[in-house]
Amino acid sequence: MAESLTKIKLIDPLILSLLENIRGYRSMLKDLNSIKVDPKLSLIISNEEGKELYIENEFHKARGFRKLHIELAEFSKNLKILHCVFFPDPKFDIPIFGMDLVMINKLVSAAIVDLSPSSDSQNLEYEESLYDIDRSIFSNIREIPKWGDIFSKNVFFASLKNDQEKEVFCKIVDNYLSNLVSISQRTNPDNDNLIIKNRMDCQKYYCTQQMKNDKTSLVLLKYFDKEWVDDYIKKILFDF
Ligand code: BLA
Repeated sequence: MAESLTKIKLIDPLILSLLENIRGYRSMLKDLNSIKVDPKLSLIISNEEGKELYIENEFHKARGFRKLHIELAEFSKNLKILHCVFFPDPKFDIPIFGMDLVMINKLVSAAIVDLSPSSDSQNLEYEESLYDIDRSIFSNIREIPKWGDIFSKNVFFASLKNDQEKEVFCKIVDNYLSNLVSISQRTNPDNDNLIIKNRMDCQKYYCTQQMKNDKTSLVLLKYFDKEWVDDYIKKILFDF
């Protein structure tokens, strides 16, 4: 799997560096195992002219996480996406790590990262250290859309205009991941069914809201029929 990802000839250096960093943190998680999925959904390639498509998915689980998903995609050679969601195991008090990078040609129109709440009673001790990196250099901070009430107050969302902004975005992602890994290392599973049920509901709500982002489906609908897209969004991107 790792090999085929790097076969993308035009993998952008920013995407590659984020990808390698995310994989590095993933490898620090305890009991890391890959999850088997239908190969038709893990690697999707089309060479049809004008509709070239490359989607590669990696799925793992680990102690504290039910699903660690990384998706690398390239549409019509000009739209590149790095999508990543680490869904916690609802037995654990661990936030949801979510990241989306949308690049059109060389422009990063959307760069989003968050540690989103995964219950109504999350331990938020980590929050302060998420601001260790100065955000004042960004010239184009974007407004979170209405469906984005799932994100925390620490969500970072911007367009990236130059190399410095790209570099600092990578540092922010690194900081969020390093916090996530330490939270997961110090967290033990809970047995309280009410708390676990609340965490399950919270993840369901996260997925329901993400599905309201019509920008995801609109891209996919250019390449696949509606049934396929609905299935992909429900089973691969935002299953519960
Ligand atoms: C926006 N997502 C977008 C955009 C596109 C995609 C084309 C518009 C870019 C822009 O507004 O500048 C497309 N993203 C995709 C596709 C996939 C993908 C096709 O991941 C996968 C196949 N989206 C997520 C996750 C988050 C997320 C995990 O999948 C956040 C953790 C956020 N994407 C997100 C947000 C926007 C966005 C907040 C902006 C939406 C808006 O402003 O309306």
